[in-house]
Amino acid sequence: MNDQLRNQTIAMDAVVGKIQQFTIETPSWGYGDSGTRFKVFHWPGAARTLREKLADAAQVNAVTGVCPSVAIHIPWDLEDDWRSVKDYAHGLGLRIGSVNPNLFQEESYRLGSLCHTDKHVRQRAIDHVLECIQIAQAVDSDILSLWLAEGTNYPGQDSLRGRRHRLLESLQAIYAALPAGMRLLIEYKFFEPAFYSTDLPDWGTSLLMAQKLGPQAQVLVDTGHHPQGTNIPQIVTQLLDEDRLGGFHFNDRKYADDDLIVGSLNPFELFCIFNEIIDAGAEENPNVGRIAYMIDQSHNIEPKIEAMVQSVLNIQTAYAKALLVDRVALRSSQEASDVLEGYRVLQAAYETDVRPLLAEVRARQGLDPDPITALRNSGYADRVARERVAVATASGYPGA
Ligand code: RM4
Ligand code: MN
Ligand code: MN
Repeated sequence: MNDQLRNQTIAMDAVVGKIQQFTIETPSWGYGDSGTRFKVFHWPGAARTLREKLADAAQVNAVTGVCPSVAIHIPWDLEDDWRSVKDYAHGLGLRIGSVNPNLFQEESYRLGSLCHTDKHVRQRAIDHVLECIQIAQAVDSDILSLWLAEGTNYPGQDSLRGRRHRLLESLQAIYAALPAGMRLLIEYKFFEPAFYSTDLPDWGTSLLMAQKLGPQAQVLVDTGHHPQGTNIPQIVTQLLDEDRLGGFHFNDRKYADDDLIVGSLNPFELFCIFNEIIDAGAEENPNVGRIAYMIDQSHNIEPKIEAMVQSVLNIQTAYAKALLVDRVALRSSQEASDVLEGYRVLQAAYETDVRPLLAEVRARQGLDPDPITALRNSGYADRVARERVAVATASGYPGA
C-alpha cells in the first residue's frame, strides 16, 4: 500500500467511526397514531402503549444501528413501574432518553401553564415538571426537555412582561429541583397554538432564560419551529459559541410546524447545520460533544416505523456529507476572501454520493446496507398490523 492510499484508508476509517458513533434518539410519540387537527388516520399496527412504541423503536435501531434511545412524553407514556419499563427497554437493546413534560393538555392550561396568571395553575404545571424529573431519575435519563404551548391570541390579553416574569419564576423553581448532571432543554417555537405572542418564541428568548437559570439549562432547536427563511445554521453557531446548544428536534417543514420526515424538503439546510457543528468541533468547541440529536416527528399518512428509519437515513446522509467537507480548503478560501470558492468546497462535499460510504458503515456493523428493505423484509410491520387492534383516536375538531 503506498502512502497516499494508506492515508486515504486512515481518513476513511475515521469517517466511518464517526458515523457509527453518531446516535439519534427517536420519539415515542412518532410511533403512535397522530395527525392534523382535521383527522387522525389510523395506521394498521400503530403502537398503542409505551411498550409497543419501544418495540417499534427497537426495529428502527435494529436496521440502522444508531438509535439506542427513545424520548418519552408524560402523561402520554405514563407508567406505574418505571423499573420494569427500564428493564423492558434494556431487553430490547434500548434505553429511555429525554423526558418531555406535557404542559398543554390540561383544562386548566387554557391560558397557559408556567406563565398562567393564576399561581395555582403555575404550581400545578411546576409540580408536573418536578414529577417528570423524578421519572427521568427513575429511568436513568439525564435530559428534561421542555416545550411550552402558551402565549396570547390578542394584544392586551395579558401583560407580556408579566408573563415573562412568571415564566422565569416557574423555570427557576424547576431548575432548583434539577439533580446534578441533568440538563433542562428549553425549546422555542415562534407561533401555534398561541397566535399573537408565544412565551418562548425564539432561540434568543430561550437562551436568555437558560443564561439566567444556570449551566444545566440549554436551548433546544426544533428545526420546524422557525419563521420562513430563518437561518438555522447561524442560530446553531451562536448557541455553540455561547456553550448553550442542548440539542435538536429534527423534522422538516414547508409552511408551519409540519413535522415531516427529516431532510425531505431542505436537505441542504440540514447539511449546513452539520457543517457548522463539525466546523466548531474541529476548533475544539466544548459544546459539540454533548449535543442531543433527537427526532421530533409525527406522522399523519406515513407508515410510522418506515418514516422514522427514513429520517435516520437522511440525517446520516447529511452528517456524512458534512464530514467530507475539506476544512483546510474552506478556511483558506475564506481567508483569501474568495466569495465563491468556499461555497464550491461545500458544494463538492454535498454533491458526493455517500451511499457507498453508508453501506460500508452498515456492513462493518453487521447490518444490511439497505435498512428500508431490511425493515420491509423483516415482516415486522405485517405482524404487528395483525396483532394490534386499532384504538379510536380523535382529531382536534369536533365531528371531523
Ligand atoms: C410540539 C413540540 C414538542 C413536542 C410536541 C408534541 O410542537 O415540537 O417538542 O413535544 O409538539
Ligand atoms: Mn419539538
Ligand atoms: Mn413541533
